[in-house]
Amino acid sequence: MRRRGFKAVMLLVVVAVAGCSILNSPPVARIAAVPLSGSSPLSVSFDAGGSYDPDGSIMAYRWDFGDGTTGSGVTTDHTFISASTRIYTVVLTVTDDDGATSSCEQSIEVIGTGGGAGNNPPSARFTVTPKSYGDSPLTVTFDASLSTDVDGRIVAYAWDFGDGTTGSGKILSHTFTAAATADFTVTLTVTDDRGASASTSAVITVLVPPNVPTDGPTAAFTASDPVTVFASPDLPSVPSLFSVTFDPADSTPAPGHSIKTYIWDFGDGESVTMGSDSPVTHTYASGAPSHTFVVTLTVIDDQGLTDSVARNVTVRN
Ligand SMILES: [Ca+2]
Ligand SMILES: [Ca+2]
Repeated sequence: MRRRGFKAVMLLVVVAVAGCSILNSPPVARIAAVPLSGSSPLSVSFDAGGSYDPDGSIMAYRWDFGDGTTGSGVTTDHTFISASTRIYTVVLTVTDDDGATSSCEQSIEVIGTGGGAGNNPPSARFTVTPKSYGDSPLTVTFDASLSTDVDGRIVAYAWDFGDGTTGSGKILSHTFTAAATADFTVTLTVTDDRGASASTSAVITVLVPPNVPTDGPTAAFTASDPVTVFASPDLPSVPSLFSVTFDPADSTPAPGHSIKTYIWDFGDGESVTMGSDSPVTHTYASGAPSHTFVVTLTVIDDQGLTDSVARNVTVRN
């Protein structure tokens, strides 16, 4: 009588405990990866098919590739890109049908090729539209489509807007704000498919005009030989590369004021911002869609007032 009562109590205990998830066994995570080492860019196939749950089934597979990216699925491919040789720690986390998780790790060695032998670094280039200056808040679109890689392709576009924020992507817009007229240096860094990178910068000038308008500056410039300035877009033959020196010395400030900034738009997607009236020399490439370029000089004075002048510059031999 006493033993039968003891068995009944034990049976109740077992049934009660089994009804809770307290007895759930955690899953076991297993990674198979091929290859484990190789040169950048290194494409690795991952397989978590060896993972299992002793008392249920695995519902989710999450991958952390150790390079800031993640993935999912029982199998997945991932390409590692690094200019320098480094070890990535890949973490697989599996979740079972009771919500328990387990993880395991796999090291992947990526041998960097850098920008050295066997790989040419990419070329970074971008355009700014509609223009590189304007009243605050100023929204401009950056387009890095002109960036190239002669022996591969560009796989990453990273932007530093110079105002404490960053972005990514080939084409994007950004809004600059300023309490007073200010310059922001925007830097684009492109990375090719073998991990080499290159950067270029442009200055964005955000204007905060004074409350009381006064006389502003006057922009004017000259262009050097062998360039001739045409009124009409004649298209004479041109050499593959040619340089033109532009001189803004004819620009004048309003009486009692001074010109602080000279912004050159060379008409081929390139621009430069100068803090003085020094001449600037620009090299045009043969791949340009036109041999006539609309060159624009914008001057900004110490009051934030601006003036622009544009000329067609046509190149001849
Ligand atoms: Ca389980
Ligand atoms: Ca390359």
